[in-house]
Amino acid sequence: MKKVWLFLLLFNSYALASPIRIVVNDWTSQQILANIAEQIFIRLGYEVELIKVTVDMQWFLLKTDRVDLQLEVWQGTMEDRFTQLHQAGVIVDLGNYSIVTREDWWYPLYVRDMCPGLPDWRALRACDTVFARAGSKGKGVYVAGPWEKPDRARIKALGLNFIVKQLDNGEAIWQELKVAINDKRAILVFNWTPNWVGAVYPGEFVEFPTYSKACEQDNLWGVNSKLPYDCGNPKAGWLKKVSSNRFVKLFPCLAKGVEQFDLSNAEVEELSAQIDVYGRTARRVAQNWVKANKSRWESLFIQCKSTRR
Ligand code: TMO
Repeated sequence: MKKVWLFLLLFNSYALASPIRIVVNDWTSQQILANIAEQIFIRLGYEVELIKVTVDMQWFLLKTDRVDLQLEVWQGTMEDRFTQLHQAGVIVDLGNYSIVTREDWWYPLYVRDMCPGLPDWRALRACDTVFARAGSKGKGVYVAGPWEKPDRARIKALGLNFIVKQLDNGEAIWQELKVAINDKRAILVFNWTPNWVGAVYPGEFVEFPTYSKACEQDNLWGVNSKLPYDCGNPKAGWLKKVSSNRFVKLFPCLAKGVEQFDLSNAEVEELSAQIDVYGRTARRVAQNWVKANKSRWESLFIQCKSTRR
């Protein structure tokens, strides 16, 4: 009997301790950072599994210790869920990068001439038909990803005659963008910085009323006194690293290293471009980064070398 318990105990703690599960989402910089963490942990002797999952699904997996690390939590699209779970104590905040982020409606620069008054959002009230397409019944079309805050609520609150065309991932958005730019057609897409897009296609964000927490919670706030969400996303948002409670408990040294791990806006843009412009794989980009920046990550993680192998 005793032997069985000992076996279960050992088996259990082994199963708990290994492997480290890293979230992989559906846009490129996140995929690269997940792969960089994987490459670093492998070199330190840990077992790692990359788990492909949507942002919507990741929260449940993080809070139940089924996945361990999410290296790109963006304020503009994920602050609500992050704050809720963090305050409940079921996920861990591993700190911000020094990166400044923005996520919002965006258009290639030539579109400004097609809709006078841009980047001010009020211009969109007059040019819904400029962004209309076959099948949109004269309404303007906004091309979104799967991550946004309630865009339909914003459209309603701001009195815009637009519909949302929602796509599954970043790649699908860039495909639409490329086709529109080739034809010099008006297009509005969800975009963000840091990203590779701005460096390849000049463009700008729509300037919505300035974000505030109250805008989302208080109907009275803002230009529409009956509805919330009558504002844009933060213009200088944070980007943070988040983990499960399990990760910090079992790998405190790695957690400290991740906490101190930092990149700049320029680095993230350059990394994303390697996939979206030059067609490399996330794994290859990550392997190159880890090789080229050895002293940088070693100084954060070297004392974490696993003794298991
Ligand atoms: C979360 N994202 C950067 C795609 O907006």
